[in-house]
Amino acid sequence: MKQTRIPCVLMRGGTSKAACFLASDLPEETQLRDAVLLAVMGSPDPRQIDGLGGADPLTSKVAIISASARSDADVDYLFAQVNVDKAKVDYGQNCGNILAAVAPFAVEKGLIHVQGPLTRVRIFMVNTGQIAEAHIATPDGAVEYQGDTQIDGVPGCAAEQVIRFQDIAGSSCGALLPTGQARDTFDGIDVTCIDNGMPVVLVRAADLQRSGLESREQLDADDELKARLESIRLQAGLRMNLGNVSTRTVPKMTLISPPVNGGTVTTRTFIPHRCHASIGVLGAVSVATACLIPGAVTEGVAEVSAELEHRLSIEHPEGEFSVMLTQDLNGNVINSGLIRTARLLFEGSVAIPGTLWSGK
Ligand code: NQM
Repeated sequence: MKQTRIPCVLMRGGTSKAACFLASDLPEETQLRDAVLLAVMGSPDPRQIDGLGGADPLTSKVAIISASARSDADVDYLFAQVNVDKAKVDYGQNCGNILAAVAPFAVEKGLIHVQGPLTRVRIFMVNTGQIAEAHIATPDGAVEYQGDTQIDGVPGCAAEQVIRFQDIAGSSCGALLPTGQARDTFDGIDVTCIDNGMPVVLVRAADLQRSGLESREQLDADDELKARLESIRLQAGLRMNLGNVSTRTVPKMTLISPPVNGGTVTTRTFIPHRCHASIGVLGAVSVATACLIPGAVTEGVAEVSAELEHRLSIEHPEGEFSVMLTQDLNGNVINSGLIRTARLLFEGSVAIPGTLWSGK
């Protein structure tokens, strides 16, 4: 049976990689669409040998994009996390790295017209129902991918993209502090459960007898630590209004320890069962926000100034991630911003086994 070809653009967004599609090029029916996305990535298979996925959650991602019918947005962006080794596509989380691929894709596909040297794209993030505003370089009437901005976790430099968010608190959990307090205790360990764009549970590495400076490989091999984190995560998920999270990719688990390179705090993040090579974008915004909350487990660990305009440097295994946060006079975080880069890697068609359509 012939394979079906579907137009697809492979993009790097920040420190992740995704297959990007126009929504109109994918099946409308969710079950069939999920089967297509699993086939695109080659899941379930730990090596994803029969698909585009890179055998890592950070490269097993999909963005589904369309023109928006909303007056406050230009495009709609639905993010799909395709599990590497399970036949499951998760829409229950957003992705701020792949968000950086959305504006360039929208211009490449003609959904948005170039507005001058800079083009602003208002993006409705379907997974969490919130808006992001991306500003990309578009000199000479086209997307400019080259530039001199370096982000840790990506070799070389590329064109800067500024992304701003407003009102992303409680994106998936309904409240910034979903348990109603800055600190909870599970299995005798103090944690902070927070959602400023991404549900995250912060734990002091020292409380789990770790330094928080271990490598990604060391942490991925640390079965005792992972079992303890998963026990806390399952309990926290219930309290964060996420229900039973045993098969979900949220909340993320972040180990924190004091900064070592002049930043705000050191992190090691599990997403949720493998350690992130760096840190997710919205995960970093949530961690940065926790650093400003009195009573959170960041107290005595993170180093923050008393100003209302912050540039918080979240240290991670590959360097750091800067998050800009603004607080109002009551200390509430009112908006956030960050810098990313993105690059179009490949444009063409992805081939799907024809048998998939006949259900065989
Ligand atoms: O937190 C990985 C990534 C992400 C998500 C993850 C992300 C975010 O690095 O917004 O970017 O946490 O699963 O792409």
